Amino acid sequence: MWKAIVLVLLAAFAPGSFADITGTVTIQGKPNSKDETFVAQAPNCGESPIRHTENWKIGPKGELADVVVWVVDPKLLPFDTTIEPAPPPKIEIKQIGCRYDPHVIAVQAGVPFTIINADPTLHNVHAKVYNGPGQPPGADVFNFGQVYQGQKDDKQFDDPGIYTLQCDVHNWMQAWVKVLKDPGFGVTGPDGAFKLNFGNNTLADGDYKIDAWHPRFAQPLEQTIHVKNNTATVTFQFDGSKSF
Ligand SMILES: [Cu+2]
Repeated sequence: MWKAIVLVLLAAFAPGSFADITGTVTIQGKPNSKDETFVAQAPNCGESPIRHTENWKIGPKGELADVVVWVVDPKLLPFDTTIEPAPPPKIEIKQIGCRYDPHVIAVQAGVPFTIINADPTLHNVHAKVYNGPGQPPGADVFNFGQVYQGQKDDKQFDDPGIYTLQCDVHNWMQAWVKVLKDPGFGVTGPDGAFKLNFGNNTLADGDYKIDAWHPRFAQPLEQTIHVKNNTATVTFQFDGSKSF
């Protein structure tokens, strides 16, 4: 009898019972821009002075990396306080070889993430509001130096939106930060796949809008998904001719 109750409890609290929204993102057709290769000499900045812009990471079947995917206004169910919560996902961005890795991250508003200097050189991390393609950048959010290799700083953005990180010492270094109001977001890897992270939250059954944003498209894609038992899968396809 007790054994049965314990098994039922274990089943209810198994990791699979947290929200699990997954999918893939592809691009159809050729994008309207290309990546550029350029030479930029700088001491302690990686092995090669040959560098590349990082606009596009497209796989052989159009798999698109660096796409942020999120659920709009997720209805999160109250968390059971008798369960010890898993530690929140640790989001990190590294300056390594005088580029940012990853090139695109997503974080929740008001939740700290970590910026690391992995290079034996000075970088400064200059965060600005992004106002959209062709628009002048908005206000500075923070601007600080990372002087030594291994320096780590926790930062946060208090307001949802899109931000850029730039290094003023190495002017080609740029990264994107998408800041979301709610948990339930992810970024595609080189295989175009994503898994949205809801932390320990579960999601009420129902229909939700889900958005996908890539830095080289002015507008996110949006569609509706039906979530049942905390799960849904979804695919997005960007139209390359709408990129810039
Ligand atoms: Cu730098």
